[in-house]
Amino acid sequence: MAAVPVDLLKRYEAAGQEHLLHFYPKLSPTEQEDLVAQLTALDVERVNRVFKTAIEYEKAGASSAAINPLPASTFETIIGEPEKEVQWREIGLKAIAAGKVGVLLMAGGQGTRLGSSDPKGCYDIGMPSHKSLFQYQAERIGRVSRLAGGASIPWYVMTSGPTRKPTEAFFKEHNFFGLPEKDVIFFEQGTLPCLTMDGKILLDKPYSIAVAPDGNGGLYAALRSPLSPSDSKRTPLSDMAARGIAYIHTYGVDNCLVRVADPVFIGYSITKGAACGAKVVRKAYPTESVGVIAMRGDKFSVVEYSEITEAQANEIDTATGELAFRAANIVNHFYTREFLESIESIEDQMAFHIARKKIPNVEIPSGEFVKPAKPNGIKMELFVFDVFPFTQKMAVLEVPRQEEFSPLKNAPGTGVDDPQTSKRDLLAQQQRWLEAAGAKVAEGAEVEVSPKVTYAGEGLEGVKGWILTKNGSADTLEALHLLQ
Ligand code: UD2
Repeated sequence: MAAVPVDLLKRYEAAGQEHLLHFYPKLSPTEQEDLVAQLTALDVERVNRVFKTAIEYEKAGASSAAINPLPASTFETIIGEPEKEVQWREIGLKAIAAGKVGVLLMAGGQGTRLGSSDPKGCYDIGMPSHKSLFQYQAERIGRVSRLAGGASIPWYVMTSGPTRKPTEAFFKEHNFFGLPEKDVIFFEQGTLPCLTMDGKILLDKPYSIAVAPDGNGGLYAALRSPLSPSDSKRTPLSDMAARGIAYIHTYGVDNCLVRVADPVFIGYSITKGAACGAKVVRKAYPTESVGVIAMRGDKFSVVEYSEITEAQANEIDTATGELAFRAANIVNHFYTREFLESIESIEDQMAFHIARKKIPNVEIPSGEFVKPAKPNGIKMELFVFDVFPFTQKMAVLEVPRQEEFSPLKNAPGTGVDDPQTSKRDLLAQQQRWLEAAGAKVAEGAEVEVSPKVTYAGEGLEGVKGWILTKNGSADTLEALHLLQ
């Protein structure tokens, strides 16, 4: 039996995590190698630092420090502002045409609430075409690229460990949905060990530690991680620089209405000279599961739904009678590459969020694998919007919920943010677009117009006078004509 490498043992004793080697003498040689490899690769001192900062931040109650609604001067709306929308769209299309725009999809979430074992982007919400969320997003990238004269728009897809393989397989199986394979770049976010409430790392096997994705804020470290083991210099960030990308649209996978590489949002953010931007919709009700963008002192920040107090969520703006905190975050962000490159220098200042969870683990010293009935440990994650307080150049743009936000969070039949509400909202949008272009959609007809035909309702001039009566989806106007 090999002994524990002395320097490793010393390191873990100094870090107060030597319990992880408790079973070592009883492990097989292969298991011993696996455990030593994992513990050697782990930056255990960083884990202790991240835990300490997170606990201190939580204890200080800093996350519930006084917050104020966004002052009107800090954001704009496109609701009822068609001229601004046209102006911003032009500026955005020019940036895309100049090859300056990239797209970054956060697809590392595991969609536990949805109840599907596949990555969320694979989900078929039941539209006539039965397209997946990934396919809608790919086709929207293709369409907006054509609107911008055929410019290439690289698509950086962040996965987590569990979603990486199935996501890449799905894209390959669908031939990258017609996009050039060279413009789809997969990369993986990091993980963090799961801990006991007092910071001891948990084992999920006698020879391996329990880990969990480090949150969608893991994006920032992942942007600097090598894209392949053979070339440590090539990272997502260096790839963006090599392609001349200056602006990045970042979004969450689960919103069937998402306007990927939205030229209006990009144009608005460029006009504002923003380093960082966020799209918001009007919060629907106090307990809606969305973060709200607010001011902490003079800093922009997002108060997540899991951290806002009941009083804050219910506070009313006496001037308007609406919720005081109504700028609902929709995981839809803009960054300059320059800002993304600056984040490494502030990373240690960002406090990870603590989620207390039921974490199955191998108990020491019994060696028994336990599945706790109540939260027994913590997972630490960084949220993508944790960078907002570190810039004053923040652009916030309000958009209409019915046009741009219908998240898929819950299992079928839940009634809120589920496959049925996604399908309902996407079909309703297509009907609005068709009727605005002069067509009629017969009562109950499910008519789907592919992003290959229209990105945001444009390009439908030919449908005037059509009465669409058949269920179906159309990738061309000719095919749409047949649905009469
Ligand atoms: C997110 C927002 C919340 C609100 C809501 C709207 C964050 C932290 N919170 O809450 O403010 O906008 O969505 O629907 O953004 N993801 C990863 N890696 C991870 C975890 C998540 O890539 O480790 C991705 C996930 O695939 C999804 C996005 O981040 O695309 C948001 O994740 P979520 O749906 O779990 O976040 P949720 O609904 O708690």
